[in-house]
Amino acid sequence: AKRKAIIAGNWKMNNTPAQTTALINEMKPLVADADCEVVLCVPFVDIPAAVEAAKGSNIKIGAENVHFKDSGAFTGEVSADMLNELGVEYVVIGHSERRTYFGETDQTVNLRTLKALEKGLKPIVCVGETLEQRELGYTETLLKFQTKMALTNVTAEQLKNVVIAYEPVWAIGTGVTATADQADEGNGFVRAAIAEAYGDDAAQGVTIQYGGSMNAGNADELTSKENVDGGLIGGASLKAHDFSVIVKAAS
Ligand code: 3PY
Repeated sequence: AKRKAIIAGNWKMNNTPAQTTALINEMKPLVADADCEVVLCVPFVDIPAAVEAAKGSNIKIGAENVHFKDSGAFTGEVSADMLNELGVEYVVIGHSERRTYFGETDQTVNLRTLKALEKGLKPIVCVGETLEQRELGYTETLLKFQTKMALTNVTAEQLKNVVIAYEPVWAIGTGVTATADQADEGNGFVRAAIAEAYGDDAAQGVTIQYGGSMNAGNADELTSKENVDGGLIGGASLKAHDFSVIVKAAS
């Protein structure tokens, strides 16, 4: 592949700090010879344990969200400075679960992305169509729109630190995976949208992951596709062996 693949676990609301330490200690030796970037995005309270456990290994730690203001009266939110101080490098933004259950919109996704970039965090921005949108034939339109909205006011220089994850909503947490061709096509629409906004050279450099029930059994085929530069991994990132198989598939 032309681009460096990134395999990022998205733990969602799983694992306590003690479980975090145990799981990362189990994973470390299994992914040590990876030839791709290895990231674990974990719940906020697990971050100190994760950073400590990952020390000296090739595992990078990410968060699952970040607020778009520096500080202030935003009960329950976490700022980029807080994450930076803990040693976080990546942050998932706009996962469909946040869009569906927590009122995340294309606008707040954009604001969070801009703040992450301003503060030196690498955003993993999630986009994806629902089953209804796909069946109506809007997949390309929707993916291009979401991608451009998320990247509004992101500079060409900042774009180098952006990762996009194409996650068809119908494949998230459902056990249904997009076929490798559907994943490649969706990622291709995202890349085309970036090319329309930043030019083809810039678009060719952007890491675009596939996400949505990627697992140890399908990662090889998915990551072999031209436009699929690794994955954002839900359930399979909670198991050390499965996660390591996915990392090897992308290496
Ligand atoms: C999944 O694997 O289902 C995900 O949502 C990854 O983010």
